[in-house]
Amino acid sequence: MKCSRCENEAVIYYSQGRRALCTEHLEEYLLRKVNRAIRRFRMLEGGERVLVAVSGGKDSLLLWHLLKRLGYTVEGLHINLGLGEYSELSEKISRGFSKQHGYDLTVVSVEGDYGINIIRSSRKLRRPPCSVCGTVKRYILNKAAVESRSVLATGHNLDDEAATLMGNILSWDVEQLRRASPALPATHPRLAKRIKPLIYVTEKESATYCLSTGIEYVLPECPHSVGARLSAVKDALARIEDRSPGTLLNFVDTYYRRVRDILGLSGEAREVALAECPSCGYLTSSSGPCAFCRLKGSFS
Ligand code: Q46
Ligand code: ZN
Ligand code: ZN
Repeated sequence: MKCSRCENEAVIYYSQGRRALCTEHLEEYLLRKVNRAIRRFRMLEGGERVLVAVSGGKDSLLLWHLLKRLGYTVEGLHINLGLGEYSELSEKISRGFSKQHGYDLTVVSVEGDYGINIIRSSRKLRRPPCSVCGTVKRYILNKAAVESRSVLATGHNLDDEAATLMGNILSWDVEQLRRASPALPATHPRLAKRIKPLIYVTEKESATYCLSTGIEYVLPECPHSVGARLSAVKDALARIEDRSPGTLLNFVDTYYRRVRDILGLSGEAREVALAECPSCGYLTSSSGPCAFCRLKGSFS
């Protein structure tokens, strides 16, 4: 099949609108989508620097590439989580991509730089590995963005966002809904602004672009990944999207542009009852040391 815009072979087909795009026109379309998200939610203003959380997965590599193509000042940060082969492969792929394109990358090792072993901590504290891992990732990413005076960008795509949103609606988790936003402002000097510029880009577009341009990304899932409920929601939404293309975009876009205001859930409740950690100075909801410092402390 030919691209609807030129004579090249198409790599992706959209049944809605009966369009097909080649790699070059898919990239042009993705750049427009990211640009629209950035402008619509005022993600980046006045020459702000960007720190991209690079996991080595397709979405983070695509995000990094598109932001560079749009001319932003971008740096990548990869966290080696110390989760065996999966982490070694993720670091290797992130470093390879950065070298191949000449993009700046910093690599932080949870074990080497902070002395935390996620799996041992999880056993010791009887917390699921993903809960410990989430604490560690959030802390390190926020700290790196604050220290480099950057906006933190993550590679959540449209399918991820729709599944998270729907999951929170199904359980009526109003607090999570209140906190969710494509752009969360920096409400404290130690809390970085966070953005999700791929919010209009589908999983299919992201995978197609990476495959058709030869971008190598981490395929295996983390061995500790258990998100069964979220995967079930994602599968159900994918079936709906298949039957009725455009549903996910409308669901997410309309929620953030109109519905959350109507419901009084405009994600600006980040600073609720947060205090400074007496040990590191970053924000915490507990009265003593923050969750990250408690993790570090559990090894001393
Ligand atoms: S890396 Fe970490 Fe994920 Fe692995 S341990 Fe869980 S949270 S599943 S995205
Ligand atoms: Zn084309
Ligand atoms: Zn702390």
